[in-house]
Amino acid sequence: MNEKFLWGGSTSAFQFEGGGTEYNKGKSIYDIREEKTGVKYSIASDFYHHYKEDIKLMHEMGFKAFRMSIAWTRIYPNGYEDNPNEKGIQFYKRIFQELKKYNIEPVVTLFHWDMPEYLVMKYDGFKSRKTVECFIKYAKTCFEQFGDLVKYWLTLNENNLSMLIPWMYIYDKDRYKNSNTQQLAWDCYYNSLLCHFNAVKLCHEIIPEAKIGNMTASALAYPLTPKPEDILATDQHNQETMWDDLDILTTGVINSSFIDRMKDKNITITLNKDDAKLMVDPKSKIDFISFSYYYSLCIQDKTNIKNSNAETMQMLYAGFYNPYLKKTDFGWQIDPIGIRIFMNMTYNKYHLPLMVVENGMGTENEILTSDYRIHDDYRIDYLRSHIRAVKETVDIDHIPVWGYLPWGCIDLLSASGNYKKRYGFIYVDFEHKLERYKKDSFYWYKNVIASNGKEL
Ligand code: BGP
Repeated sequence: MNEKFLWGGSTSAFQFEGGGTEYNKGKSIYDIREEKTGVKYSIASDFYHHYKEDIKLMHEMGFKAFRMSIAWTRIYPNGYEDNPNEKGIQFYKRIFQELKKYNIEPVVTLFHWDMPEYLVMKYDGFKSRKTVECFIKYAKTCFEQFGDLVKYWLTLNENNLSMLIPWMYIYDKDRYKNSNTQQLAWDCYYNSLLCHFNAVKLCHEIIPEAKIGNMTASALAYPLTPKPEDILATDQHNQETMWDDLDILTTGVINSSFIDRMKDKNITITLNKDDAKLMVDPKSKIDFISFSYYYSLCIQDKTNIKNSNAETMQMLYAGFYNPYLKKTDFGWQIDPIGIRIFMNMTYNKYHLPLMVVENGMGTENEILTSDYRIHDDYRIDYLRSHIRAVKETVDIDHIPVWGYLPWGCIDLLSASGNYKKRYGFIYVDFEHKLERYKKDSFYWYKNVIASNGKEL
């Protein structure tokens, strides 16, 4: 690893920040989910009130970078106002300044799923180009206000999934029960692409020295057997779940094979000339590819959700268990070589530097000992094997990797909405006053960073 390698950790606003609607924050769809499910997104890990303590702990571990997202509704409470919310801007400036104090680079995601409720109710979120206009304004404000403090930006979290999950940007299924869901998914995805390309271009114009990337969810699949039919099905899976999106993001072109496959699904694609021009503009090109990687899966010819292990694997798409791999409590297969395979495939296709912005092991039932410790050797094992694979990618495969930011470095809410799934180096006592306690992995990771990955 070179000396500039960004060791650190990763979070998102709705899962970590809390702070409710203080300082005029508007409601996002997660505040609405809280009303329906009781899951306390408005408190989460309460980074809002603990940020000084948390950033000091990150510094103690030696973090060089910290990934977080900005809550759109703190900057524009309803998503669309004429002027931004000054108090929200000041809140993030305080955080970025605190990080600077310790030489920790913020890596900031503009959109980690917390769409303003107002934009969903009024425009059906990304279904409408009105939301794209609002997003462009929001992104521009972020670049103008935070450009001197933030040099690494990511556009939309795991946007490749949105094409596969029609509900991703819609949120309330019932509202759309009579819609053509595939078409709806495409319309939302297309508009989210416009948000992405506009943000990249604006970032390059407003902060020329900054680097901006996308964020891909790895859905790496292997063929379940060497049968050519299984290999073909696996290639198709990887194309549809990952490469279709990255092909568009890296070339700015929606190619005819893709369009024809969409037509086969009865999706109508209307391409607009001005959008096409924006997408191929050199300023709209990402500087690096960031990604999340948790597991791999296997694919068989004619795999479908019903005959697959998708449910026990707690996955959104069809897949089978790999008999050579162990799995976590949550059914996710542990495959450190997979992260190296994914990085090789991605780099060899797109030739852009990579950044790992999510990886890690979610576990249940972590119990504080009487001396307030957590002995999480399973997490250390998981991370050690994955960091070793990242190092091999850099040292043996000679692929440029800018950083390693494992997910949920301080315990946070799971995307599926509970406190049970913990990823952190730091334990958060959600039952009491959200006190922080260092796990064994805290001390281990501190040494990994201090030795620049030599001591694992
Ligand atoms: C990714 C999301 C994160 C995070 C992570 C872990 O898909 O970008 O927000 O939650 O998955 O997933 P989970 O919280 O379900 O364990």
